[in-house]
Amino acid sequence: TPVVKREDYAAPAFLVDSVDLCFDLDPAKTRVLNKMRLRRNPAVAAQPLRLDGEDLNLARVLVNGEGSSFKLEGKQLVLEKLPEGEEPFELEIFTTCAPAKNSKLMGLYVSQGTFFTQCEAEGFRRITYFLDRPDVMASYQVTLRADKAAYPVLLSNGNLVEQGDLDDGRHYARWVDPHKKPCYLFALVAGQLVAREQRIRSRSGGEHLLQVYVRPGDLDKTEHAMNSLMASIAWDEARFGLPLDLERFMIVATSDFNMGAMENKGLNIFNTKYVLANPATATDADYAGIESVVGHEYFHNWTGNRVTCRDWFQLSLKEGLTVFRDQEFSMDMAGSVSARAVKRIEDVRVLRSAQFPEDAGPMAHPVRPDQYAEINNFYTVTIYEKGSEVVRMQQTLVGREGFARGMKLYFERHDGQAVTCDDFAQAIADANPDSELARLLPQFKRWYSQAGTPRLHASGYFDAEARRYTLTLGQSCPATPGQPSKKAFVIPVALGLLDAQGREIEGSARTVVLSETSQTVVFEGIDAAPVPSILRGFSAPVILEHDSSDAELLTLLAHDSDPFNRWEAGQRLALRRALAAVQSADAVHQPLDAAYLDAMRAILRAPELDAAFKELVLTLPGEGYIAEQLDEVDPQRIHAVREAMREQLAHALQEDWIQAFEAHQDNGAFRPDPVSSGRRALAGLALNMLCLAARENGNPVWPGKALQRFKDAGNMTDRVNALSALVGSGSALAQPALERFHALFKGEELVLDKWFALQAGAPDRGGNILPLVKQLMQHPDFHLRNPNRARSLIFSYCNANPGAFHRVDAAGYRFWSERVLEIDAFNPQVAARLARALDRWKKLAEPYRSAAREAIARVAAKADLSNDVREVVTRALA
Ligand code: B3K
Ligand code: ZN
Repeated sequence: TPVVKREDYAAPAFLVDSVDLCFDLDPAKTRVLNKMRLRRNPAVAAQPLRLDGEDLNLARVLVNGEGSSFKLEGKQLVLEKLPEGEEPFELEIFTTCAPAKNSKLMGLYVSQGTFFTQCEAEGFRRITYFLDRPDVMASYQVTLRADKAAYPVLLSNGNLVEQGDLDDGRHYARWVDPHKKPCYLFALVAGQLVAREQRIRSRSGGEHLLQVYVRPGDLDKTEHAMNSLMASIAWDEARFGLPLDLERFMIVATSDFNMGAMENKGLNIFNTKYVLANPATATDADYAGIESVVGHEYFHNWTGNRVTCRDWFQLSLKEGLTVFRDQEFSMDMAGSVSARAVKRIEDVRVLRSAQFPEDAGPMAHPVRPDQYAEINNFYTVTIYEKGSEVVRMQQTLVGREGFARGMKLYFERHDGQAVTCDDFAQAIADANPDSELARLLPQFKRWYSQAGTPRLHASGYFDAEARRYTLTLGQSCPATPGQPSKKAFVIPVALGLLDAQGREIEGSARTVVLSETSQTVVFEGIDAAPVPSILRGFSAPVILEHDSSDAELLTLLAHDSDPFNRWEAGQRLALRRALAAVQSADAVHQPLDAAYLDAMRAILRAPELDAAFKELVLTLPGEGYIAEQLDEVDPQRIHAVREAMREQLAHALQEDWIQAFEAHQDNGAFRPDPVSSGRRALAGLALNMLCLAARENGNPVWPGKALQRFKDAGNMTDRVNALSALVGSGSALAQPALERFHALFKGEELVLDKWFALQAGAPDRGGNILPLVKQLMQHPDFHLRNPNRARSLIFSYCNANPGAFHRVDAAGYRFWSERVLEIDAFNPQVAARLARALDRWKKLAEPYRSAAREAIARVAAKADLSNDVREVVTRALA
């Protein structure tokens, strides 16, 4: 498969001033008339015009109103005889496409009778021939024509300027986007939809119409999305001075969507998962997800849309920055110091459990990649989450106000342009000329060019006589594909010292900027050996290697002023015990000791700590995270060890779990705020633990209580927590509860996704999960072609249930390869995501390793794989 390289970037030979699109919408055959005004780019030597197209039927090409000669070369339409000179000319292209047959969900497609589009990254070429690249920005006007009864609502980007009836029961609408945009931000929607509407006046006095479009019947689930949108608009103005630049801003929800949502200018299209919520159907996690994704897409309006990417290698320019913005937004919305820390811990957990493995595996790539075979494979946790950390470090290095100044300069310089990651970092640095970022900019930018997770080595030395503590910080970074050796990064390390009683030593807190391979930090006037708290708030995306004693970790867990490092100390204590048990030759037995259990009890009982924070501390590191710490991975052993740890926590703290469960019962109206959601989370964990403990001793009290709670729950969070307590503990009450759950939520697609996911993700007891997953694939509610449903069953099994997936008989891997091939035949993007489930196969112990390799090879052996899956499996086998 051909590879696209960053170094091959060349400016476009033609520029598009304006695009006038006219659609005659019909599921079987939609006709698209595309009238463009183009000019030659004076900065580029004359060459033929090459337009991208895919799965289109070309009917006619006119240049300045006259028939013109053209060639089709591969997927491109090539026009050689075009007017010379710099004068604009008109190009008219008439094509048809078949939206109802579009199973890839890229370009124009039909979902439940409604037309939707998805153009990023390269879907616009499936709608019409075009210069499908983000650095070609044009003005758009769009006319939509369709049957009025079947498609009463006709939407596109910008403002509605005209609408009316046509013959034969058809009607039309005409939209004009006042802003220039790259074609990946084009969108249209046509169908039977209803909208929640809200008029707002912004800080600067502008009036705007906000609309959230959903299917009839779903309006009662749109309040939270609308509130999140209003909060996002207010936040971007308050924090960054960035106003809404449109009269109308629309969000439309669809059930068939390859990812979370899409930031099309003025017409965001969302997966229903990130729009629809009411207390009966959505959990606290769903509410939080909606707030952050609505924020994310809205924030793209400036970071992505007003200033876009020069080429797709710069994807993190908009994605890393916009994730950073949505994380900051959620933190600001959370309010309290503790709730902010909880959000930070959750974000770091995602980074470490998903991005660190990516950075250590065959798909490792820099935040700004150098090459790709398929751009859709590069919408990764590295581009998004690590990219966000790279922006966060810039803020750390210039301060919060300095960062806001940098953003202002970025927009002054680049509004309306398609730019690079370099341009962004340069603006932040230039706005803060005296900062460490400005001083170290070229070196700092290695975060964009070098892949791999750096190790931060720390060791302390206390000189009692000199009353001096010396902390030595060092760094290294492992090789990644194509990058055998790495140069030193710029690593901001926030740290402080605690005394033996756990009190912060005055004046010790600081942010050290590590830019050498090794550096020392000296603290004078220290009376006794201190306990260092290093990498507070996770100030850089690195792996901290520091030989702290258990005693030091226990001190940090009990006393650190930095909540992140308090949590981290607890994780390290648990991880240490998990690794010891995994690596021991003995049978798995009670990996936890009294010191750890007492510390956990103290956290659980601490009156001053928030429930949400307690729930995070009391949750053990995941199996995937444990696996990453090992050179050779036996997933079954890890699973057994973690289960044994959970059971021990359940038993040893039983009285405390009872107390926690009872102290966190709320009966008022459901509110998804951080305090109440934290209380539900802790009560849910407690109930899980109590049912787990009951499994051993056969006491039916807690499973009975869980069933009761499942039945009476006033909201979906409590209901699903109770159900998962039953399922997770293998209770006999689980099956009837699952049946009842299904009956209660028959028509609720998003709830049925939970029902499938819960079963596919349940602990494996004697190899029962794979047969269950296969059986559930035959369920009348299972639809492989619906990405949410495929994810809920198949991804939950292959990607999120290692104990059930990694089977000694290799049946999990066989199932995986069959599904990858099956899905690839109709939706390569979704298939390529699934294909990544075995990324880390080289770390597996035998017999898993050989079996996994064989399964990947089986996929690779198929002749007509998509580019997407081909790239993933080729890299995996390399
Ligand atoms: N920009 C889109 C992602 C498009 C993915 C295309 N394969 C959503 C987002 O990041 O906001
Ligand atoms: Zn994004």
